[in-house]
Amino acid sequence: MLPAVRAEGVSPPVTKRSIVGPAVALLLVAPACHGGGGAAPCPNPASTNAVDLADFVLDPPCVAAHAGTALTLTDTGKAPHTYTVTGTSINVKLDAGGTQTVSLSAIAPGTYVVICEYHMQIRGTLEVS
Ligand SMILES: [Cu+2]
Repeated sequence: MLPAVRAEGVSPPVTKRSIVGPAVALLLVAPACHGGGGAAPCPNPASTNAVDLADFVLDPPCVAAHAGTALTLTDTGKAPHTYTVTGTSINVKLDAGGTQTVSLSAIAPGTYVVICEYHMQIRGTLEVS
């Protein structure tokens, strides 16, 4: 029994070769990250012009609206929130219970990431078509 345990210490060449496996796996996974930093996943956006800003989520989180229309934003939470469409001039600040309307005519059709400047966990998507 004792000689068998000793034998394990004699096999470094085998472990060296096994490093190639994980390296190949990493190369295959890397392309999946290519879209990172873009709009949040939004497979089935709600067709609406009304968005509620709650504590702490957008409802609905994924909105599809037509260019030239306006969004009605309502803070239904107890905290102030912003509806900030990244990369555009739309940055609406709302107090608890507040409502504001913002025109979409100032931004080009496209898919945008929406954030709240006060709460990093709030994240949504706006599709303007
Ligand atoms: Cu917020």
